Amino acid sequence: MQPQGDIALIGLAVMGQNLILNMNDHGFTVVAFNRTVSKVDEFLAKEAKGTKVVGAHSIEEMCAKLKRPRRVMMLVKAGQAVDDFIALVAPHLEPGDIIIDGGNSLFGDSERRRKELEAKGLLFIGTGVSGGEEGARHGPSIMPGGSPAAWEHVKPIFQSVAAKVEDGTPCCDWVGEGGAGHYVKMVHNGIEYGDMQLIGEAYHLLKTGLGMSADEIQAVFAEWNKGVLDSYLIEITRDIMAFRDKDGKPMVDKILDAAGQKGTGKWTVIDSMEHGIPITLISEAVYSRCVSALKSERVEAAKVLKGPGDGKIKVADKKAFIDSIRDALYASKIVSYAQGYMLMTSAAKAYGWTLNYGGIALMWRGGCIIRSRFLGKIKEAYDNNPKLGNLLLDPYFVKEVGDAQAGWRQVIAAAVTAGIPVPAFSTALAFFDGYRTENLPANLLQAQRDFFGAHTYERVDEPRGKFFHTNWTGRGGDTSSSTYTV
Ligand code: NBP
Repeated sequence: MQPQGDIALIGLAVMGQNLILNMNDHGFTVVAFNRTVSKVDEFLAKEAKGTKVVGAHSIEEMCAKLKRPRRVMMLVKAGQAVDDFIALVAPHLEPGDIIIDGGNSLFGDSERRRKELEAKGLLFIGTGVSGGEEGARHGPSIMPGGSPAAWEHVKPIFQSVAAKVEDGTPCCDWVGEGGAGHYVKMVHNGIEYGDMQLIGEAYHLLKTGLGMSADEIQAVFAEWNKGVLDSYLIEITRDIMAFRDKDGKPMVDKILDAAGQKGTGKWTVIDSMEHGIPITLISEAVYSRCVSALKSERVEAAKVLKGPGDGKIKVADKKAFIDSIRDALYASKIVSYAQGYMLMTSAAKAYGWTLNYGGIALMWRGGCIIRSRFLGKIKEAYDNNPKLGNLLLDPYFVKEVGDAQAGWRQVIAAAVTAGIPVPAFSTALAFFDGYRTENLPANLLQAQRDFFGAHTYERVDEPRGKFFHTNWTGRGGDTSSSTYTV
C-alpha cells in the first residue's frame, strides 16, 4: 500500500495533540508518535477518535507511513529531547526529507541543527508556534525558518492550519534562513513578557493605588479592550477579573504573587546584550518576575522597609486618572514593540537574514498570545516605509505617543510618589526620553573612561571615528588603550 501520511507529528502533549487535530480538520493525514508510546493509542482512542489520524508505534513505522518528501514535525520539550529525536529519526529519512522542530527551541540550536541536517542531505525547519492550546487547535501563529528549500513542501499545511486575519491572510509566512523562525518567536515571547508586565502594572495601580475591586477593574479592562489596547491579553485579563472561586470570591485574589518563567524572555534579554540593543522594557519584565519570585524575602522586607504614606494614590478625577493609566500602558507598549523591532533588525544584520518586518507584525496579528489590533498599525508603518529605522519615528506612532505622553508622565509620577512599583512604565519613559535627547551625559562618562583607563573619546568638533586621549592628571603618558568590545 502507498504511504498515506502527509506529515508525522512527534509529541502528544497539549500542543502536539491539538495541532494534529487542527491538521486533520484541514484534510491532512497525520501520523502520530510519542516517546511514551502508550500515549499514541490513548490519543487515537480518545481525542483523535473518528479522525483520519494514523498512529505509529516506532520511528521506523512512522517514517514508512509518510509520503515523500517525508515531513516529520516535533512538538516536544526544547533542548536535548529535540536532538535525541533528530538522531533517532534521521537514519530513516532520505535526502530532501524534512525535519521540523515546532517547540520553543533556542535559535542557535536551530541554526546548528539546520547545518547538521543539511550536511546529511536533509532539510530542517525550526518554527515558532504560538497561541497555546487554543491556538494549536483552531489556528496558531506559525513562524518558520531554516532550510529555504523546505518551505514549499510545508507551506500548504502550515498556511492552512494557521490563524487568519480578517482578509483571510494566514498568520504564517517564511521568516528566513537558519534560526530566524525561532529568533522571531523568541522576540515574540519577550514582547509577551513585556505586555503582561505592563498589564500587571496597570492592575496594581487600579487595585492598590485606587483601591478598586475586581469587578470595577473588570469594567476598566472591558472598556480598554474596545479601543487602541484591543488585544487577547487585555481580553483575558478582563475575563480573569470576572472569574470567581468556589466561595464566590475573585479567583485572581487567591493566586500567590510569585511569577514563573520558562526562559524565552531571558534568552531575548541575553541576546539583546550581545547586540547592544536596549530592550529595557522586556528586561524589566523578566526581572520583575524575578522580584516577584522573592516572595518570602518580600514578606520580611515589607515589615522593615516603609514607603511613603499608605500607598494610595490621591486623585481629584478618578476617571481621568484611569484614562491616564491606559495612556501609560499604550505609550509603554509602543516603546516595547519599537525595542523588539530594534533587536530583530540588529539580529537580521548580524546573522544575515532578510526579515520582512511588516510580515512579522502580520504573523503576530492573529493566533498568538500578543495578537492585537495594534499590530495592524505596525504592519501599516512598515508597509508605508519598509526601511523604517525605528517604529517610534513612524508618523502614526509619533502622534500616538505624543498624545499619550502627559498621562504617561502623570501616572509614573503618582506611582513613584505613592511607592507603587511601575518598572516597565518607567523604563519605557526613560528610554523614550533618552532616545529623543540629542545630548546625553555620556560625554562625561567618556571623559571618566579616558581619565582612569586611557580608553579614548571622540570629539564634537572632529569627525566620528577619530579617537583622542588626554593626559588628565599630567602624570599619565600619551599611550591610549585600544578600542574594542569583548
Ligand atoms: P511539553 O513541553 O510538556 O513536552 C511534552 C512532550 O515532550 C511529550 O511528548 C514528552 O514525551 C516529550 N518529552 C519530554 Br517532556 N522529555 C523528553 C525527552 N527527554 N525525550 C523525548 N521526548 C521528551 O509539551 P507542550 O506544552 O505541548 O509543548 C511542546 C513544545 O511546544 C515545547 O517546546 C513548548 O515549549 C512549545 N510550546 C508550548 C506552548 C504551550 O502553551 N504549552 C506554546 C507554544 C510552544 P512523553 O509523553 O514521553 O513524556
